[in-house]
Amino acid sequence: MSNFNSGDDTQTVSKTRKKLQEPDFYKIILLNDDFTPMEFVVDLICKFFSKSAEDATTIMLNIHHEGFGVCGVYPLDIAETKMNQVNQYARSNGHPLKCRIERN
Ligand code: TYC
Repeated sequence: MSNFNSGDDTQTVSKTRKKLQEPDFYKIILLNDDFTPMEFVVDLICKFFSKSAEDATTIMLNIHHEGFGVCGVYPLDIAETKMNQVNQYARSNGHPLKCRIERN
């Protein structure tokens, strides 16, 4: 808001500007383990993160070698839902694969 006073030679301009609030984004991170089959991880990445088989394979191999890897970045509510879906899907298929989220 601006406020201009005239009538003498002084002038006051006051501005109140609300900072735009950036939405928080969260990385979805898959952790490596020694037991979950590579093919299962590739299929899971395709299924939950809409990646091509080629991209999913690259991500899976990166996790396998580095210990963890990012599959996507989403707003908190979507990230939490996907994390829960992935953990549930792995568990119900008898695999120890773990998914976490981390603020971006
Ligand atoms: N390390 C697993 C294996 O050798 C493959 C794997 C990759 C498991 C990524 C989990 O998030 C993971 N079968």
